[in-house]
Amino acid sequence: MKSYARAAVLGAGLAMGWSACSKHPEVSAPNAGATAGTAAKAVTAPPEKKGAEKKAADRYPLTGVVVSVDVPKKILVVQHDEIPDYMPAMTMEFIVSAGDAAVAKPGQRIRAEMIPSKTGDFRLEKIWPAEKNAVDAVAAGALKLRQDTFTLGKNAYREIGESAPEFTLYDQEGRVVPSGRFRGKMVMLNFIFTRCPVATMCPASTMKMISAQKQAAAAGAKGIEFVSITLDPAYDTPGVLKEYAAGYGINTANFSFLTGPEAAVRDLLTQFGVIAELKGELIQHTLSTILIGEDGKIIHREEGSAWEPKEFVARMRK
Ligand SMILES: [Cu+2]
Repeated sequence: MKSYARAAVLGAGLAMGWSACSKHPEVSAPNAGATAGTAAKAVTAPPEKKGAEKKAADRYPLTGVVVSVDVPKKILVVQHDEIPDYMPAMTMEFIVSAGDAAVAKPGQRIRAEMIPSKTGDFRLEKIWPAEKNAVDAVAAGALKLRQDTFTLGKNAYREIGESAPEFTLYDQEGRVVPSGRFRGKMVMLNFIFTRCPVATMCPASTMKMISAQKQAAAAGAKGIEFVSITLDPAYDTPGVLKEYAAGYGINTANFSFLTGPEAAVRDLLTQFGVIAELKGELIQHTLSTILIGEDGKIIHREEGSAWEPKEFVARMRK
């Protein structure tokens, strides 16, 4: 029964096509020159290869505390810890993305990757919350999910009528969100990633979630939360998700975008029956949209991208 359901999920995904996402094509084939293929050689770096490669790869792990934020200029002032072999602890300005600037709060401890630019500026990417309480809560949630998935083994896939898995992740503001926060509410949930280049996959899914959110409000549905969990937590930080939500003009009062440890996301994908694989530089994935009841049990799910928001709204408590 369980394996049949799982196969059906896979079938649905294959039938409607995989999403493929090109990740960093510019850094592909690092050893192309060594394999002596002339075609490969043509796309390798210019003569200054060694130096250029080193510069492009210069990323330094950074931890520190946000001192101030200039949202319009997209600048954070961060009092950062020592960066071994590179820079002593000091307070300095960093260029960040619009989403990271919007999420940052003075006094907040962060971890990030620092990238020195050729012009002498410094950029921060992959900014994550690093407050001990938050990190511990998210790590404990990931560990519990890991144990849960391991214990369930082949039965990890949660069918309609079964409880949805518990999790603790970060939302698009960098706040810790335990799944218990949604107890007593219905949750409409899917998985997306912000760099998905296939218009009919994640972008279409997000548009349908927005439509469901609007239809639910118009129908007077009460206590409904909309949740999109990223398939690509290595890239989709809270700031990236914040920018994604803003790009769609989403009302985040009851629509959260969640991210967190890779292992936690993988376990949630397993338990919700979504298949996502990093194949070389590509992410391939299936689509599922899931409705969870007030009691935490799965009420309804649709595979692929052909579902209608109204099918979900009809099942919501009015
Ligand atoms: Cu996608």
